[in-house]
Amino acid sequence: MSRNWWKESVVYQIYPRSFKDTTGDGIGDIPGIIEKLDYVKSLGVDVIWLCPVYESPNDDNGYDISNYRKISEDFGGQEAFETLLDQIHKKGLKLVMDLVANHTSDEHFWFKESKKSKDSPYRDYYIWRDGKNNGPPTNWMSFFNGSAWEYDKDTQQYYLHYFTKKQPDLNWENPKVRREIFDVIEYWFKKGVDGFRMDVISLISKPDVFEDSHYSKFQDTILNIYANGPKIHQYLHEMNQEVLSKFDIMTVGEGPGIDVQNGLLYVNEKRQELNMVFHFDHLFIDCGEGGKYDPIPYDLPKFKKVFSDWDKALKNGGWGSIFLGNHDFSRMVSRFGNDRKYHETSAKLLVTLLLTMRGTVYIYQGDEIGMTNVAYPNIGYYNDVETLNAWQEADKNGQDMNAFLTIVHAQSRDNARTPMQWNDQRNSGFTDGEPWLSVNPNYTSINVASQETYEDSILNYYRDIIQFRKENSVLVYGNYECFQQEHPELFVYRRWDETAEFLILHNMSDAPQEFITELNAEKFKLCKTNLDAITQELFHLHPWQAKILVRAD
Ligand code: ISL
Repeated sequence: MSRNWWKESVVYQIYPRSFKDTTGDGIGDIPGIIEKLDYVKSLGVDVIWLCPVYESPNDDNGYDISNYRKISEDFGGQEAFETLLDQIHKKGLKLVMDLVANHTSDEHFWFKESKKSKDSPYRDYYIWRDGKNNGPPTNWMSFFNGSAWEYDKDTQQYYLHYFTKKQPDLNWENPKVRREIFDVIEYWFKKGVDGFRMDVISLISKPDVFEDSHYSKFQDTILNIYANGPKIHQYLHEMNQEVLSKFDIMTVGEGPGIDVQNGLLYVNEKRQELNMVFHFDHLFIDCGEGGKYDPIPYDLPKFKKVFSDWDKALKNGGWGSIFLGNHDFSRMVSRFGNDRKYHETSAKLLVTLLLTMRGTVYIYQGDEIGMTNVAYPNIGYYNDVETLNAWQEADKNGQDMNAFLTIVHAQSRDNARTPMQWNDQRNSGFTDGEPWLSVNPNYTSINVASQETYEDSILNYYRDIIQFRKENSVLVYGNYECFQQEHPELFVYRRWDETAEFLILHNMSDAPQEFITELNAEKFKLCKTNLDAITQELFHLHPWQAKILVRAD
């Protein structure tokens, strides 16, 4: 397996709107990130992935870009960005930006021109079609509810938008569009940016023929119609040859519909497309028939199977991404841990899991202090377009809205977007003004400042375990094997190469557990645990205890 800096890196994801505000306008900004760079560095991470900071009308918080080469004034503008990049490099860190190239904002110059007339030179930059039977060309739905087509009465055609109607999809069939995007990528690489996370890259190649979807579940429409289109690999290979391969950078493609069957096609080193992908198999694990806002209980054996299947799928020639949350999902400790009774222990367990898996590890801002989901008292507090549209839809369908609020509490993307909790002062030290999204009231007890003051805080555990991974390359590159995959409470696996072997045990339950095995405990020695509980037998675990054992015979 080839060795690369990006395989060994730990990535820290920053959602800039919620990180640190320096101007008092309630919106996080680039000077705020600069102010906190020493903090980020102190975690021991190597790379910062910055969610979109480009000019945008913010219909989807920056994922609707109106100028790919301009940094939004909300975030401090171009100059602030140049300083940030410079400071990041001076500190020995790297910067990965977000590339949103499936769609632009409807306020992007290309779309404004495209909309002007059917024979605009930019018409083919987007996907325009005539309607059918006085309605849209197909029955396709957008990710955020409602039709994926919007009618333009001036030119009497519909344009396609998989996300909001302010996010028209680009037409990648058009070589000029591809050239434009490759130029944008090159522009940032020439500035010194170290890579891109590519938003919904799995959706850029549209079907050859546009036909109605007959799938009852939206997820199936995504899988069979929207994702992994016929030319996806042609486009990515072209992107690789035209621009990516010319720089020492990293790429991670995000996308619905990327699964164990097709994952390696995106990341096989021989195919020269991307370095890594983000799949969502473990994050959509609790979606019921109706999708994310129709949740079902989460199942540990299925969760473990996702990790095993992906490791197997990528081990010959590919490379994985390891993460348990981002700006689109609920907080990992609330979802996969116990954010009440075992808040601290389970937060530490989850990062032990992340940092002992094979693949590049991504940590989402705030997880390092165990930030949790928020339960706002009513929908008026929410901002996220996905949440608000789901709410409207549920209301329209006559659902019990009190019950739906409980679902929103568990599932809303705003759970991950509440302001970073720096201290126990007003607005958690995030802003002197009014925050764009209310802070989670638990900031008085969960915050960076307090966790800096005691040695065994979640924060210090993160630092420690990141360091531990750095010292043990077997945790990065070594083989992976899961034990007792069907066990409903324990997640146990080994990582090994010719130099070392680790056995890693996680008790993901509120009850003590015993790992019953033919393995001989005497052959192992304890290296790390998230609990300083009285020394127990090595294979005995307290609730939410994690242990890293090394083979010592
Ligand atoms: O957020 C999701 C589930 O709640 C996903 O379905 C998500 O919409 C999908 O993974 C794509 O996400 C990315 O593109 C979106 C943007 O809203 C997300 O923030 C971004 O991560 C459109 O650009």
